[in-house]
Amino acid sequence: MFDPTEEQRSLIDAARAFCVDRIAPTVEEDDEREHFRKDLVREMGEVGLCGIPTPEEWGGLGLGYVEYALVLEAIARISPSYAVSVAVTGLPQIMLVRFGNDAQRAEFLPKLASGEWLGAFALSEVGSGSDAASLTTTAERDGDDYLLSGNKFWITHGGYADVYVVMARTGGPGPQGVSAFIVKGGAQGLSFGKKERKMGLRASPTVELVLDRVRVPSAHRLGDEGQGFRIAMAALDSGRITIGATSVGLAAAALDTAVAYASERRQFSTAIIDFQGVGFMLADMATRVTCARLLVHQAAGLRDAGRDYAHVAAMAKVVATDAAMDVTTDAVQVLGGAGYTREFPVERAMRDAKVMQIVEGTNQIQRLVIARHLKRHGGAP
Ligand code: COS
Repeated sequence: MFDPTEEQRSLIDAARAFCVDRIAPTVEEDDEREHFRKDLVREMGEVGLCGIPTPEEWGGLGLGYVEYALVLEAIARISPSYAVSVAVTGLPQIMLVRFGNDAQRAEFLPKLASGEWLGAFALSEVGSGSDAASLTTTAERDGDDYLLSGNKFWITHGGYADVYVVMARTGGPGPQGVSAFIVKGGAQGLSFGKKERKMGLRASPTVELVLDRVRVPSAHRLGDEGQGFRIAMAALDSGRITIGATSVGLAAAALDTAVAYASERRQFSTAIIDFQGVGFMLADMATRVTCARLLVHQAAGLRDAGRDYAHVAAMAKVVATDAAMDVTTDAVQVLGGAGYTREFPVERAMRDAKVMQIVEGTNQIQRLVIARHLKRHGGAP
C-alpha cells in the first residue's frame, strides 16, 4: 500500500497550489497557441520543484524518486507539458549527479535545480530514434576542445534551454563510439531548426537542434570518451519513471473529470454513472490509474533503495502510459459529444497521452528492455 507521509503530502500540496495558481489559468490558451512559458519553469524552480532528487549540496531538495514521482503527478494533473518540462530539465541533473565531476556539478547543478537555467537532452536524430546507438552527430577533437556537428531532432526545450546534454560520436560505430557533452544554450554554431507542430503536449516546445562545429571544452565532456551511450541509457532509465508519473497524473485528472460528469449527467432520469455500462468503465479506469501509480512507485522505490530498477521503470512506463491513453480515451467516451469538444479538458488529455507511449523510448522498446532483463536474470521474483 502506498500512503504518503506528511512531508510528502505537503510537497504534493505545494506543487498543486503552484499549478492551480500559476499554470491552470493559461493552460487552454497555451495548448491552443502552442505557447511555452519558460518563466513558469523558473518559478517552479524557485519553489523547489525543479531539483527534487538533486542532492542539497548541489542546490536540490535531496529527496527521492518517490517524492519526484508524486510532484510530477501533481503537476501533470494540471499540465502534462510542464510536468515534462520539470522531467526534462531534470535529465541533465541526473547525468551530472551520477557521471559529472565536482567542477561540472558546481557549474551547472545549482542553476538547473533552482530553475534559473533550463535543461535539455539531445540524443535522437532523424535517422536514429529507437536505434539510439546509430547516431551520427560527430565530436571531433581540436586541441583541448571538441567540435560538435550534426542535427538532433525532437528536442524538448530546443531554443529555450540554457544547458543541453548532447550525445555525439567520438569513436567508431555503435554504442562504444558515443560520448556525452554539456553544451551551453548560447554556444556559437548552435542554432535551431523546425519547431514541430504536435498533436498534444502543445505547451512544450519540440525543436530541431543544429550543431555546426560547436566548440565544447573537454572540461564539459560528461564522463569518459565512449561512455556517452551508457550515460544516456542510465538517464533514460530514470526518465522513464518520470514519464510514468506524468502519465498517472494526466490519467487521474481525466478520471476525475469523467466521474464528476457521469455523476451529474442524467439520461433516462438517472445519473449515467448508475448505468453499469458507464459505472464499470469508470471502475476499470480507476483500477488502471491505481495499478499504474503503484508500479511507478515500485520503480521509484527500487531506485531510491539503490536496487536494480531499469526493468521495473520500463514496466511502469508501459503500464502508466498505456493506462493514460486508454483512460483518457474512455473519459472522452463517458462525456460523449461534450468530451469531444474543447469545453472539457479530456480531449486535450487524450492528445497529451499519446506521446507518452512514444517518448523516453517507445513502449515497444520498453518491452525489449524487459525481455533482455528476463533473459539475463530469469523471471520476476
Ligand atoms: N544503463 C547503463 N548501460 C546500459 C543500459 C542502461 N540502461 N542499457 C544498455 N547499456 C549499455 C550496455 O551494457 C552496453 O554496454 P557494454 O557494451 O559495455 O556492455 C551498451 O550500453 C550497449 O547496449 P545494447 O547492446 O543493449 O544497445 P542497443 O543498441 O541494443 O540498444 C536499446 C538498446 C534499444 C534499449 C536502446 O537503444 C534504447 O533504449 N533505445 C531507445 C532510445 C530512447 O529511449 N530514445 C528516447 C530519447 S528521449 S525522448
